[in-house]
Amino acid sequence: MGPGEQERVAVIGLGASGEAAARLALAKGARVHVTDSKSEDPVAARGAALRARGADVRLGRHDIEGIAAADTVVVSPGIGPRAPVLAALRARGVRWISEPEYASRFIQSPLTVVTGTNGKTTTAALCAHLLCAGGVDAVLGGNIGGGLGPPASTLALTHPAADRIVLELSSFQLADIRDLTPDVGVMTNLGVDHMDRYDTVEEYHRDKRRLFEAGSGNTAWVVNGDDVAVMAMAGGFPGRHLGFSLERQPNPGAFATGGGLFLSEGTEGPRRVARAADLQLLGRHNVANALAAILAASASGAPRGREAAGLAGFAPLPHRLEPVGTVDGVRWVNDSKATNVAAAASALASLDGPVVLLVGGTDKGEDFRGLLPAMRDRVRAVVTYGAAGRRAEAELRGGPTHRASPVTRIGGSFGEAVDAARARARAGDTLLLAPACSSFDMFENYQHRGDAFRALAKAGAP
Ligand code: UMA
Repeated sequence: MGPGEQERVAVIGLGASGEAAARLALAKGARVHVTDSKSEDPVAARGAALRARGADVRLGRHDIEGIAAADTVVVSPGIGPRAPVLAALRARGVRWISEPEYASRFIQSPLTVVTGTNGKTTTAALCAHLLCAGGVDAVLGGNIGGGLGPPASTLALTHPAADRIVLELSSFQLADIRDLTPDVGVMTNLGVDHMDRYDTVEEYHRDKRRLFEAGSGNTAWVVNGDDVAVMAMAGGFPGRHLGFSLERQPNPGAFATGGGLFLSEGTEGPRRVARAADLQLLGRHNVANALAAILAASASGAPRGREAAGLAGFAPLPHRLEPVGTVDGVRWVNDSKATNVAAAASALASLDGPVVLLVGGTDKGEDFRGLLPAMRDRVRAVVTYGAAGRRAEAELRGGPTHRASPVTRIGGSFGEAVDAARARARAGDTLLLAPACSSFDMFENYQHRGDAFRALAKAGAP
């Protein structure tokens, strides 16, 4: 691109990311080419709105020539590296970047980037909440979605100079960053996920590792001291390393002991910043998320002394161990965001008393037997459903569960599966939607699935 020439930006995929990136590019005066393999709504409606603002929009197939002619190619995170459109571009030697990378080119604020297999949304949202509670002008966005925060490109338009931008980033987004540099980088944990996209766990973790590769000597790293894979990955990268732990007392770092949450900052010794009881969130994994958030907020400039009030003011997020009602004495808990086995196991481990568990959805290829240890002595019955229902039934049957809990597969709708679970629960139990699968066989996304569950709870409540 020569001096004074208009930049040509191609955007692949017209979901939330693509729309936000295209709007940002248009606002920055670029010539924008947008393409999506689909042509029906909601893509068509988004396309029409962008066309009205001057974008060249091609729907129904990807125009490889048009994309290859661009100076900058921005790819949506849901489009995997083996998608035909990316294979075609690779064959021509065309490089692309992720949407947050594009956004970061227009952001002046320091970035706190949160990633990890599980807990990243709660940690990112709580970090931003603690910063705001401390009077810092912080905004939240990125992968988080679900109405909790906009894509990074939207923040680049609306808050390019906030005191701080807290971005939740997925491995899909990290895969294609180039110059985006975290001022604070958080890795909550590393487990198995997205085995429908990656061939091996190592490939998935390689994309997560991009976080550390993107840092500088000035980056503060907030890492899970109880997670061997995280510690092995983070070690050796330049920057200031801060650990959080439920088992040890890292210094510098954050830890929980005797009902208190503590921060250690070097020579000063540990300082109690809150009580675990201040936290409204259920479960031990949320104590770990809170420690990560406190540490990240502190490294991001939150003033001392406001942590306890900030924690107490943070309500459970939708679809994350969210209590949605009590029906016939049974507490219904929506953990629709538990889209992998590790997340569903954490949900189970967080709840006391007998649980009737709903598992199923799109099969991502994970081994459901990973749930068995968390099910022991806790699960009264399991109902499996959806595309993964048959495999989940086979793998969970005969597990060492609460009173030899039966596993039943429901071949029908989600509503029928929930009815079957409800019929198996007794007063005092918890009916838990922790599906350990993504939702796309029956729903648009996990939010849609959680909303359906919440609506069934409301309909069933007196
Ligand atoms: N498409 C093509 N060509 C293809 C394949 C897909 O054009 O070859 C099109 C589809 O037709 C569709 C668009 O791409 O119109 C969808 O793009 P997308 O799947 O990247 O979805 P977005 O709506 O842009 O949402 C993405 C994130 N989704 C995924 O990574 C799958 C959202 O995260 C995120 O909130 C949003 O960007 C803004 O940053 C959701 C998510 O589930 C919450 N993330 C996963 C997770 O957290 O586990 C990674």
